[in-house]
Amino acid sequence: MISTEQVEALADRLHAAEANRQDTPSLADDHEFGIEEAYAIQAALIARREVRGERAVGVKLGFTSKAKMAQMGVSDVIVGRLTDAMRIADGADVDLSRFIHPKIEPEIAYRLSRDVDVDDPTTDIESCVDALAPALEIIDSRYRDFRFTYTDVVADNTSASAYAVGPWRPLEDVSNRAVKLRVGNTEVVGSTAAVLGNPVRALHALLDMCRRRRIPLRAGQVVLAGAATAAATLTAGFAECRVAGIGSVSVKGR
Ligand code: 0L1
Repeated sequence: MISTEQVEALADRLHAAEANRQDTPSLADDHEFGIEEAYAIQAALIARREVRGERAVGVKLGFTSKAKMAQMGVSDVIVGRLTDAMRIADGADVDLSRFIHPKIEPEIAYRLSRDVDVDDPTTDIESCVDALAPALEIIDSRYRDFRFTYTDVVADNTSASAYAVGPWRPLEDVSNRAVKLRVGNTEVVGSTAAVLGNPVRALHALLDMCRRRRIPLRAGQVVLAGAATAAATLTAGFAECRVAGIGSVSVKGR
């Protein structure tokens, strides 16, 4: 257990790590805290971003693949928040000096067409989205040498750092589409099925998480459903996510 003061102090530590591009040791090295407190640290971290003038524009899911859940020894997805400062336009340059040790993941994004009543047990989350798109997420763990526990990564806003979304298109079944992540000369191939068997399941998992963690979901927000392949190190040059039948999105690392 940690106190409210410690929650704030740990949020300060992660906020400073992100702002100064300076990694920090695992919080779990010297603090014992559970998942509730980890989400409290995450909320305090987001509050610091809002004080900086950032605005909530969406949410992201993590640990949506069996491989990642097994690696972390968990059976639950995790949720993090996206702010407007994390948004990169499709095809735009991304300054690598703003990160510590960035990695990039190919994803499916959904767009919320209306506010979601997370308290209503009858809420039909699928009826609250109106479009999907290929997406890239840049994750940048604030922890030294990527050494973190399950609660560490939740506290660190699930490593959320930046994202780009390709052209929106009408909803369709994307349960088993080939996905190609290209970063420079490296190519990683996967499938949307890696995301909980079908990315649409991420929406249901998200609703459950947002209910439990008191995270609001608003019209216009973006939902990043989770990685379709393992993350690749983001290097200078072209990075692209291409999803069969859906299209592509890219960024240029500089
Ligand atoms: O986005 C994700 O896959 C969840 C957290 C990733 C943790 C990390 O490898 O930095």
